[in-house]
Amino acid sequence: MQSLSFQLKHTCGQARAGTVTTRHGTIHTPIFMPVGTQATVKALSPRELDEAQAQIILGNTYHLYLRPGHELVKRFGGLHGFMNWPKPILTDSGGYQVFSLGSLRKITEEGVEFRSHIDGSRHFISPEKSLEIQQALGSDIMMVFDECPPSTADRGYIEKSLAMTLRWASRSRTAWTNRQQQALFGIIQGGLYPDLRLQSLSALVEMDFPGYAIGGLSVGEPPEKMYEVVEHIAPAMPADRPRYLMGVGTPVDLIQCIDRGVDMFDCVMPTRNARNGTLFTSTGKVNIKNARYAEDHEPLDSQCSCYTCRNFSRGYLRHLYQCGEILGLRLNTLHNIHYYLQLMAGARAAIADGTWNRWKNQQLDIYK
Ligand code: PRF
Ligand code: ZN
Repeated sequence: MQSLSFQLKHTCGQARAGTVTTRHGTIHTPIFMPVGTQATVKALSPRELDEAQAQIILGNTYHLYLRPGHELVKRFGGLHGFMNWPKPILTDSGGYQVFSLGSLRKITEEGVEFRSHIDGSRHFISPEKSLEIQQALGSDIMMVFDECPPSTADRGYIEKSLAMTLRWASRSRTAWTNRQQQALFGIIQGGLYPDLRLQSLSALVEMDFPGYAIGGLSVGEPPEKMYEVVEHIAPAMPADRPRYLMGVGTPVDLIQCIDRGVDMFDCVMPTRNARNGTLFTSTGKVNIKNARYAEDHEPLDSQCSCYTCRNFSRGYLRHLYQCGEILGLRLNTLHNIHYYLQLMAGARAAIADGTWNRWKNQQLDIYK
């Protein structure tokens, strides 16, 4: 048996609904993956994630390698055993996180030398090392080690970076030794240049990965630029493999990119925003810090069936935020994750029953 299979069930224009099956179960797409950088989705227990109908979560190679160490995680039964999450897990390769370190890192053909953001110690991650770490973590879907250039990089830099990233993809693929257990996705780079994006895609398709991701977006460009690149590249990606847009985005971004053919997303937005008091609801964004909610007895979102909305008022959530209470962070996170996952469930249902365009326009109207 292969480590991953994808079935396309319905399409509506470019929008797709399907299933991705891994060793730890089946994911229904389009899907959003909550981010669990440190082997925890901040503020939520696996039971709460399960209740919010999370199907797959994301972990980070870079962070878990530094602390507690991938060998230690492996002795606890991999990431699944360590954090007691029995459903699918995707791990990012560490490339993107290392590049976010800025001056703390040095890139060569061999890999990336960097200093730990925790204690300043020196480390080196190569495509081979990233695969070794991800295989020890035991995720269901691993990502190739890539360079994500900044949005300000010129074409010359992007070309050189892309060529190296393709050599790294090939090295990552060679270092992938347990093909029955874990899948590996290729990552398309190429900045905002349509020809480089296509070149990146065709080189990766030549290598034949179980799935393909679009990287290098949502790095500071305007949303319209991102939609343009996705519109150009997604329909050219293999129709029989999952398509994952990395590090995106807002509810509007998700809808716009599902409409252009993307199946999978991850982003810190729902969890991070929850902790800053920015909540997503069926009537738009709510800033729970605002004084206008001080004596608001209504639930955060009357359309939402999450624990937070079934049990607490906006006035209480604002109070918890003002006091910096832990429960506030938890209730806010629970709601935002529930909202994102319900949004994806709505998208899947609309694609399946042929009402995608109407549903999409209704949702986009909320955020106008
Ligand atoms: N590469 C990897 N991880 C990522 C990205 C990327 O380009 C992005 C881009 N937004 C988010 N996460 N490996
Ligand atoms: Zn809710």
